[in-house]
Amino acid sequence: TSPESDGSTPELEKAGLLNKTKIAEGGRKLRKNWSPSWVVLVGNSLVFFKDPKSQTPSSWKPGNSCPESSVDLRGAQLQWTNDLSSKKNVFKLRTVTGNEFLLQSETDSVIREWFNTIHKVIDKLDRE
Ligand code: I3S
Repeated sequence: TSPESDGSTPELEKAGLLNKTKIAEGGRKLRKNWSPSWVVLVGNSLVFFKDPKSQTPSSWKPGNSCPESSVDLRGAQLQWTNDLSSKKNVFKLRTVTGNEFLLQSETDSVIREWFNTIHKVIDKLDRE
């Protein structure tokens, strides 16, 4: 059985600090506002926490802290982008509801791992 099918806590896939900005909400463009975010990939969701300084890998657990927002990865699209920011190592995540986020890290290996891990989750959901 998968971790979720038995009703237990979904598996924590990945957590870490990334720079994040939301650039569209429901298809409507937003003004960019980059800020560091503690990002947690758990089950089918990407969950964002504010105040990364106070976060630890265990603090995403229910009751321990309050997420700022979360994103359902089912049907989402992921793509590297050079045009949407002057920063390096930026990819765009677009949800089915038309919310768009840019995620960035100064460290090549870090952003590459995030891209690959999120991509695997999206692909897995596409095949279900
Ligand atoms: O796409 P833009 O407008 O060049 O994005 C920059 C702005 O969001 C800027 O804030 P102001 O709207 O206050 O000028 C940010 O400070 C920059 O970081 C944004 O550009 P980058 O290239 O860093 O995504």
